[in-house]
Amino acid sequence: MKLHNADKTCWNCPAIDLAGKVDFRACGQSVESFQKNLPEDSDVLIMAECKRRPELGLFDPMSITFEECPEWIESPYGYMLKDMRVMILGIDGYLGWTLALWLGSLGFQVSGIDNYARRMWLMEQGADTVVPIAMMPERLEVAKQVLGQEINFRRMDISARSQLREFIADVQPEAIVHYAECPSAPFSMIDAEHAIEVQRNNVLGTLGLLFIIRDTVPESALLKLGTMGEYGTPLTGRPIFEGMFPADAVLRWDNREWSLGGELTPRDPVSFYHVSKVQDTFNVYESCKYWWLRSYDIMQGVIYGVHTPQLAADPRLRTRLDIDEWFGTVINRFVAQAIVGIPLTIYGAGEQVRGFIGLRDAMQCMTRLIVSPPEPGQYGVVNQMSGYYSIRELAEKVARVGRREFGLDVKIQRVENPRVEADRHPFEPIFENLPKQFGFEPQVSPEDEIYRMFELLTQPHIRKRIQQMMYHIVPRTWWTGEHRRVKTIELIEPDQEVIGGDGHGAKPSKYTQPSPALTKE
Ligand code: USQ
Repeated sequence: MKLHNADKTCWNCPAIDLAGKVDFRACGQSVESFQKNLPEDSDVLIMAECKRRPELGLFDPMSITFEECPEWIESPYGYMLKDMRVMILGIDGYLGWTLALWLGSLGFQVSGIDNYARRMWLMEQGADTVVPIAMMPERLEVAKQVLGQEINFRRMDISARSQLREFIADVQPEAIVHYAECPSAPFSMIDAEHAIEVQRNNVLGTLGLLFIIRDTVPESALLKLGTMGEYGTPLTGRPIFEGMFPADAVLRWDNREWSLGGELTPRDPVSFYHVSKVQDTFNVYESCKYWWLRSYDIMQGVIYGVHTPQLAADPRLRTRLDIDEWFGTVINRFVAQAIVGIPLTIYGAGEQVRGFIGLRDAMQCMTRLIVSPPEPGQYGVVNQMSGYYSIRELAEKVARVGRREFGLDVKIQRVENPRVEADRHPFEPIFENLPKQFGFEPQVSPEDEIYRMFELLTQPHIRKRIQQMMYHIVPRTWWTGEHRRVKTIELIEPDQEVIGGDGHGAKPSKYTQPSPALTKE
């Protein structure tokens, strides 16, 4: 079968330097439409030189496909550029560390920076990861011993621009994955200081980075983590498109009609953290337009899980896992709550629906995007999720696995909702780009991953760490500015539960039909 990126050409490849007379100022402009619009007597030529194959001299970058180029070799996730250099900003985090080991195992040359901000933000609240992790020097040493991976790490803040510029100029990354942001909605809603810190770190960090990329590695692809929460949950029920309206979308008003095709869709973020991601969207979009940068904005759903083969290779290689009210995402929190006997905390009606993606699936998506870089000037958007579920359905899934497979007495409660969000709403996300253009096939169902999480988190030393964190699990940060613990509205008995709420997404496979992948680590 043809690999998803077989027909991409040197035009997309970060190893080329563009040369010739080109003026290419429209964001997302495709080569075809660019060439079609050229006047007949135009003397514009798009030519390139290859940094890896200088013997080619000047050539037409559209004339060689990835499939034909010896620098692009087959991998499970498409053709990949041999020894491709990928820099991960925020490499010490939940996603950053996982991706570093994942890419390293595929033969990428991985480098990264981190300033340990995530550790500090939790420490400041008296919280900590429940899966123990060492500091970077030790993690790097274990990655070398156990997986044979050499990761080029520098401890650095993304806003230390001259240091970052120097590191990027030195490494010459061919792709930059930007995870170096504060990812927490509740943390950004604690008070003015926290809202400002989140927006400063995220918005200004990204803005500075864009200038550095422009000046040092403009041909490198920026993979920027956005969020599905940028879109909000439109109460009209209109579909949530992937960043931009499709070509056939139409605005009708006052008996007149306009095409909306290609315009950015409205954003309706749900916290000051989510607002920071919206601001990033515009900054990245503009940079692609002004400077021909290339970027994918990755609108990731709520992430969950603990497993990849590399993380499981040694307890010292595990990635962090947060379950506190600020940094814990909902499924991760529910599993921890089930283990220490806290009834699972559904906020409000629990009918809020979100897109979700398991950790391993997120890694698969990132790899497929990295090996299929955008064109110069392209701002591409993907909605990165593998299914969508209501919070109540998810609580029931966690409760079922906990009771049946681990003999736990799991209860569910509805508590006051500390957030300002619709807890009953229509939801029709479109998430077709990753499967259709990048060959993504989800491998992880919530049940499969929930099972793995119970396996890991019921280990005595981790259970003990969760118990030590009990005080930080039930939320007390309100969007209104109040600071008081939420009260229980209702305790839901097991026989009241809606059985069979299966959402829309990957169905359990390994969980219902045990496979070797589920054997205990
Ligand atoms: N929720 C509960 N009970 C809990 C925790 C959360 O009912 O104990 C509900 C929340 O009210 C919310 C939903 O679950 O409606 C998701 O909450 P979350 O804390 O798991 O996720 P969220 O705050 O939306 O943020 C997380 C990540 C963020 C990412 C986002 C993707 O922390 O970085 O951007 O997921 S998304 O939600 O699609 O925007």
